[in-house]
Amino acid sequence: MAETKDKKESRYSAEDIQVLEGLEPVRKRPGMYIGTTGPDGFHHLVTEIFDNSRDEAMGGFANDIEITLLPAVDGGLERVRVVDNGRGIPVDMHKQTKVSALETIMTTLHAGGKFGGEGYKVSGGLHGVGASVVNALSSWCRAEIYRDGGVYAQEYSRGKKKGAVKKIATSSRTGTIITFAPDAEIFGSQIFDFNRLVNHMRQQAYLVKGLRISVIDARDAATIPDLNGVFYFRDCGVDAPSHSFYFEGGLRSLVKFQNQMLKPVHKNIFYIEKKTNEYESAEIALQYVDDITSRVLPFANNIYNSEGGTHITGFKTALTRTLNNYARKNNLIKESEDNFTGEDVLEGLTAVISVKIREIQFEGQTKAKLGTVEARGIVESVFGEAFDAFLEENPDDARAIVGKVILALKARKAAKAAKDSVLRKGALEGFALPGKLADCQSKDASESELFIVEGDSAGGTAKQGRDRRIQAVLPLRGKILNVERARLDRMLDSAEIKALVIALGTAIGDTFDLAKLRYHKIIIATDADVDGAHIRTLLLTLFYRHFRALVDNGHIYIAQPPLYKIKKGKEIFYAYSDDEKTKLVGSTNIVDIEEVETNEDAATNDQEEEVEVTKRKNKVSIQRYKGLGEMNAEELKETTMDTNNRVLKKVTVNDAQDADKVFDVLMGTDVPARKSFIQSNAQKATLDI
Ligand code: 0RA
Repeated sequence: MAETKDKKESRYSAEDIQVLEGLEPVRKRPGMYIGTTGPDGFHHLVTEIFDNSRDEAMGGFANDIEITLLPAVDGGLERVRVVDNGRGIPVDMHKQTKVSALETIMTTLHAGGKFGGEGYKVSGGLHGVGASVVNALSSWCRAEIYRDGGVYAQEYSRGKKKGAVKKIATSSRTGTIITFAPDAEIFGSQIFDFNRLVNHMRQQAYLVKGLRISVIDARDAATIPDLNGVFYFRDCGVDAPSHSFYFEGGLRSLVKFQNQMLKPVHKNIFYIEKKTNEYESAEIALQYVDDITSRVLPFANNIYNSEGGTHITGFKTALTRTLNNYARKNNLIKESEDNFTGEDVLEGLTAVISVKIREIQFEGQTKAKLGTVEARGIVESVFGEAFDAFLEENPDDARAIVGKVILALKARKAAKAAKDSVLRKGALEGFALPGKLADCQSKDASESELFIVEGDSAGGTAKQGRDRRIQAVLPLRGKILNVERARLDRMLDSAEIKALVIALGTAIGDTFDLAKLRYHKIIIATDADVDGAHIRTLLLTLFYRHFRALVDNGHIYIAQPPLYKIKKGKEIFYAYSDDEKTKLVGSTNIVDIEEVETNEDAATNDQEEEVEVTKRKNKVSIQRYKGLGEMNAEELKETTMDTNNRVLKKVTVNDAQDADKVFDVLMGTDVPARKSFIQSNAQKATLDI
């Protein structure tokens, strides 16, 4: 424990414990405490127990946490064991309550939730409910405490103690071990996703520098020895898959990791960590790379905030101001020129922002956006001051960063000029709709649909197969774009994209107006091949970057045309996947044959199925559709366009974001990264959506 602070004297007392009630309410309404009893809640049990140990580490009292998944026993679910080398939860009997802190922590719901009373813990916020909730939802649980020269243990069942705290051995170690088996009565027959836990723990290790976190999957171990009296599982001699994370550099290491596939534009990673008072601190790391998107990861009290919030606002304000000041002071931008905007300074930025605050508040439905107002000021001042100093002290980095931002500014201006020209062109033509567009008759956007199809041939078929009252068709040429870099101005150079923008009716950029959208469903209908996937990625990226409101409001869809047409005698079936085809054909043995006549020779191992096929003696033919153009209008209508039969996939922000990432790598300038990405994601990149 050389790295951790001297152990503080115990100031723990009964006043620190605000005992409220037993655990019945938790079992009655688990969702109120852990959000859901589905996979999220199930995995949350682990993070809840882990968080207590991590808080002990953040207080400077522990530096090693080990999480082990253990096989199920006694008809229960898989067990989880979490060890830390902290001070150990106090086990001594309290004079007045006659109950140990351990028992209180494990068996009662406590308001405020945080023990120790010294503010060393950051409140988890989202659930932050404590060990007792996990205990209440576990069919079995055991706490083992190493403290004051002894080893103490207590066991529980569904939140109730099975006996008193017992001293079972002596030891000079200190620490806490909590092992629990989630209750199948609450969680059904779920199992843990090891990868999910590994990823979470990796992230946590970046956030708490100097803390070692190990994750072990011992669920498949042949035999597990008696663990009572064993401290770290890794010392008990069982061989099991494991990961161990330790990052000396904390957020700096995370920025480095994020940028490993990208090309940094400057050498030194900026880093600051500062406590602003007893309870509040900010830690920030950043580095610019040669890229146009930004990767800014915000955390509050070690919880990832996917929708940003007040800390991000403070960060952006300080970043923009500091870079403008620096550039002006050093005459890197002329007096007459515009300031960098927030958009300019974010291009190519990789940053991690982690704040610790006393009260964490979230905004919005998904609880993914930080609302605590103090966070804004903390980040703005800590970061602004430190980044200013960094630029002064590292002139090479500063010049490279400003150079990069100037490029972004120029690109923004060029893009605006291009946008304006598109709009002017539209205006000159009286916003004439593009010639290739076969518009629908309805002028009511809420019922109108735009099918974006690949190629003139599919375009022709779709025009015949559509419901012309509400369905419009816009064919795009095979390779709509062949740009090196994903710049808006280049995209808009393409006549195809211009046509699309005019057809949408919303305009683009500053003049974008969602209310002017001409179709509430925009349906991408590309072929089931690599080119089709490529075009889909391009379109999704375009929508994600420049028509984000269309994605956010659920206006973008992907058509799901069938892959096969199967004829059994007079009956026609469409299969939308290989699995479905196999099921429809009724035999797994005729998978890759285009035209098949079933007979007794169509060998199958399945007795029953063989009889079926033979009895019917039907002719079965399978046709594989490679492109929409191969279907006739009737088929396309029936399977892909008809509002009664078709299946559409609504594009989520996540889908579009994934496409955006794929696009970046596919279109980026970093050839080695692109190559390795394509090699390792060849399947995924084209077929994910
Ligand atoms: C209350 C008071 C003290 C430590 C802890 C709780 C504690 C809780 C957990 C949960 C997991 N690991 C933990 N380690 C410690 C302070 C006791 C003292 O002052 O010695």
